[in-house]
Amino acid sequence: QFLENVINHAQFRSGECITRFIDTTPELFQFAKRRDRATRLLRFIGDVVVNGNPEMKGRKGIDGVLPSPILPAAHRATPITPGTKDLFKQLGAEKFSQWMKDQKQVLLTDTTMRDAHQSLFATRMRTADMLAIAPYYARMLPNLFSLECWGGATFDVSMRFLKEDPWERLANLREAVPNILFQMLLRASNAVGYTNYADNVVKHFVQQAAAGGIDVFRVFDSLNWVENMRVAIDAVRETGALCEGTICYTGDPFDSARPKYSLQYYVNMAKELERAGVNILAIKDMAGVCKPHAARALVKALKDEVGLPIHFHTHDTSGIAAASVLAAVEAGCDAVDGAMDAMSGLTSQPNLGAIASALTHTRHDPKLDKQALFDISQYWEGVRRQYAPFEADMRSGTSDVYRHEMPGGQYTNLREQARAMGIEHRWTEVAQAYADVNQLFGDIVKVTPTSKVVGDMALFMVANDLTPADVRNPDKEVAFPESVISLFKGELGFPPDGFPKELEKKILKGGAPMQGRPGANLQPVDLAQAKADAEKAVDRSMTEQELASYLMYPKVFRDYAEHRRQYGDVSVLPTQVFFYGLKEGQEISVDIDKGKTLVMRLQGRTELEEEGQSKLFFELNGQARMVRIDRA
Ligand code: BTN
Ligand code: 3PY
Ligand code: ZN
Repeated sequence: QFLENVINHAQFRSGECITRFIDTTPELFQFAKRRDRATRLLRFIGDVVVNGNPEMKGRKGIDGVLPSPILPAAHRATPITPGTKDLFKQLGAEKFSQWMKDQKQVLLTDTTMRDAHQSLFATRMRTADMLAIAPYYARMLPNLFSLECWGGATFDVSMRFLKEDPWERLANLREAVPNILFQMLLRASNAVGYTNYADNVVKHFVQQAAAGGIDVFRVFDSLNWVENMRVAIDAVRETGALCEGTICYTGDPFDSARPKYSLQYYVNMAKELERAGVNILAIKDMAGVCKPHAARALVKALKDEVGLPIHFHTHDTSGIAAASVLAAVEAGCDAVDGAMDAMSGLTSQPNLGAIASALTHTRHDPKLDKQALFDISQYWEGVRRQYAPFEADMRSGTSDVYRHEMPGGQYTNLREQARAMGIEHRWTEVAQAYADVNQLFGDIVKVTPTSKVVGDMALFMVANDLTPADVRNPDKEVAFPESVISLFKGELGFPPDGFPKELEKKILKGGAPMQGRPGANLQPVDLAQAKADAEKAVDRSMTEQELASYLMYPKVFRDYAEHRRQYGDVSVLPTQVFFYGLKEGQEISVDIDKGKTLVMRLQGRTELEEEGQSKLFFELNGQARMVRIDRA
């Protein structure tokens, strides 16, 4: 086709010099470029067929080909009606916050595209699975409060494991859903990473996220240190987006043995956040340990003492989280989180459809279309099946969570880490060690990244058969994990009452922890210079968004960029193909761009023994294509 294009071109026929001709007629290469994209995708698929997706190594696979998830019958051409996003645009942050408080009905956030899959299958949900259903959300559920669809661990995992650009995910979702607020989880000065970043890096990230389509930033600090949240809060407020100042919930205010996390503790923090200028107050019960009577008392106390609308978030790890949600609603909570039925329960959020139904015919009725909830959930059920290899083998709620207090979003990830270390069969010991480490560290808030440190230490103790007494014993040499040393140095900040002195002495070997907020001790990053360095490293120009990725995760970003260069945009592939490749005789059609579809079919393969290669025969849009793959 390329040659045909060339030969038939008027300029070519006129006999002009070919080199110049090629330079001045880039349109001829549109075909070549597309073909190049197809070739790279075929290479990727071929590599997965021959060598497997490295991500699936050691995982129990899925037999056969699963049916495609069923999309709702409702027509995509139905008009999109205005939703919370439109209202927010009209009102701005302050008035919108007032509007939230004025609502009798409870407002509902769907976490399916962020926390639910982070908590159920190690954050592995791919963009393609979100994009397919997104237009239906816009049309069928315009009165949802928000979609939590970005941030937290999704940023890292999308690049690291899924080989996708998180910014493209955001942009594509935004295009499909113009009317519902988009919400992200931001770890304050840790942004979407596991360590404190320089203030200007945090600010740059927030600006990019807001410009990219995030409306609601749920900002939390992993030690509940408001001082360490100000940079992020101010950055969000400067963009005009909604800032949800977050209290991380832990312990039990009615447990007199743990007086630290009392109602007063939370009220004090809420007041600090209010003074810091947030628009909404979030209660983030990341582990799912907020019992119904505690939820009721907490919401009531906060309602009495602060003027902000309240947004309650919990996890169903114990199995009774919906009771806590209903108690919070009864106590006047303005917004609550849930996940679509098929993506709810266990370490995920409680069931949004069930919450909506339970509140029907009450004054808090969220007035969501039940059929729409059902249809959308049915789609998610099909999606979830594809990620079975990433799910923890958990059949029921576990009240053990009140003991270990492990965040739902960490649970499957920590099990992953245990698996990678070959100690998954000792999971109950890991859970106990997790609780022990919390006590060793002085009963701290455990949420990313502090939860990661507690998890690292728990794995370390189990792998090395260390008891809490061993860890405490000043005479027993312990090679503490890097992350533990960093925590005690104060690189993630400090709990209000500091870390236990004895252990601090042992871990820091007598050295002094740093003073003040970590960000205050970090030099601002020269963003232009960082961009130049990064562009040199990946040998192409980069967007400001990509710079933000690079600043958070330099190595992960470089690896991702290299993958992208080699294989192109693999996010367009169906999930099963991404993880398992194609079966012989299987055909798929892939939209690589608007109106550009590739039909790919794997015909067969032969092995070239002496060369260590496999030859794969594909059909691409009806044409035969052969790809050679090195066997790993
Ligand atoms: C958490 O750790 O609290 C939340 C989940 C974080 C997931 C990423 S995936 C790789 C790495 N391993 C972890 O345990 N956390 C991160
Ligand atoms: C995250 O930071 O990713 C979390 O989900 C914390 O709960
Ligand atoms: Zn959560």
